[in-house]
Amino acid sequence: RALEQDLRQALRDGAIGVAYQPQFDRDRMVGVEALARWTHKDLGPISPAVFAPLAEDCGLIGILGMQVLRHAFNDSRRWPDLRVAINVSARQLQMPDFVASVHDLVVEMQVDPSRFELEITEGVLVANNQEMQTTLQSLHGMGFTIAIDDFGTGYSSLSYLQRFPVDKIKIDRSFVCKLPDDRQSFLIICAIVHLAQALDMAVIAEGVETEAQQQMLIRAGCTRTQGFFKGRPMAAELIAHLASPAA
Ligand code: G
Ligand code: G
Ligand code: MN
Ligand code: NA
Repeated sequence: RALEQDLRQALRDGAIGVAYQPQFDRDRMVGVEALARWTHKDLGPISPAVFAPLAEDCGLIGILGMQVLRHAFNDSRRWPDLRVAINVSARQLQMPDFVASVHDLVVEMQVDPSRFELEITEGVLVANNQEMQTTLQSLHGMGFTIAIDDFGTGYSSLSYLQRFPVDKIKIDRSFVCKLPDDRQSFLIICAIVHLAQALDMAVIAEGVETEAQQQMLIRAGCTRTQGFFKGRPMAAELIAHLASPAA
């Protein structure tokens, strides 16, 4: 209750920030993931794993989502060669005005949607939902890349990969964290990479914390990685420096 009021106020004050975690193709930085950040005045940093669901429950996810999108669109101008991934929650996607709001923001801020990836969790696609299909097709039609976050944890049938316009699969860190020793996880990752290739989708692994994990992923055919090993979430300022070290 109290936290809900504080979140409402933080959104009013524009106090929700965004950190960016680099994404790599082998050793080259190719993109970032935008991650919402909130530092509470008494409680300190609160994880989006806590406040995003809270925002969903109290009807604030639309406002939160649009603020994150606005930050990401704006900050993206500072690194024109990087792609930018943005998390979108199920509840947010289901809001009737979501597509129109995103479209208006694209026009207002004059960004090119093809630089942006919308990360959605598998759960969103489990149901054979005509409205969700239409929503994702509209966003895809605008040029956004659609990426499946936490892939492999949703217990869903794979048939959704045909029904929905999916461009990219993000291998969940629960597989990655068992590398390099766990053979099963390695084989599952190999299978996911083959699945992605067969369906002409890109693939990236998240939660890469060690060099040994990175090497196993490359051996599995997954050259794109994100994780603490190569880069933590950081301020836009730092990403700008990494993106153009000479400047
Ligand atoms: O940044 P961190 O790893 O603590 O994120 C924890 C969780 O919060 C992750 O599941 C991530 O997808 C989610 N998250 C981070 N930023 C956002 C956001 O802007 N919107 C939504 N819906 N979820 C986010
Ligand atoms: O669910 P999603 O992929 O959006 O989660 C992003 C979250 O993962 C962020 O909160 C980020 O801080 C966290 N994260 C990023 N890299 C790593 C990593 O290497 N290990 C772990 N454990 N978490 C990570
Ligand atoms: Mn994500
Ligand atoms: Na994830």
